[in-house]
Amino acid sequence: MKKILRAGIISILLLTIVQITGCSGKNQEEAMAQPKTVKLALSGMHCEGCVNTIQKSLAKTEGVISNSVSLEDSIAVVSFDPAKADEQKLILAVENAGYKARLAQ
Ligand SMILES: [Cu+2]
Repeated sequence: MKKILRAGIISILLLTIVQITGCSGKNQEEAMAQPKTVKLALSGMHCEGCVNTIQKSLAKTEGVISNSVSLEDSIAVVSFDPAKADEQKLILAVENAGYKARLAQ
């Protein structure tokens, strides 16, 4: 009786391990997707407060991995997961923050 119970517990444990492994394998696959980096030309910024506002808006946009905004050059360099975001979404995030953006070369 005890043996059967133990066998049951072991099989549940094994099943859990298989599920966890399967799950992390999938995550690894997702992490391997190449992030895309774009440069946006910004307008309407006046100070570091503007920089922070745009950075925050970009950072909370789904798919954005990292971003840096330069007040001096009026540009934002944004890395994002192309499966979750696109250039238009990034421009919209800047516009929602109250500034203008377009793709820079
Ligand atoms: Cu400002």
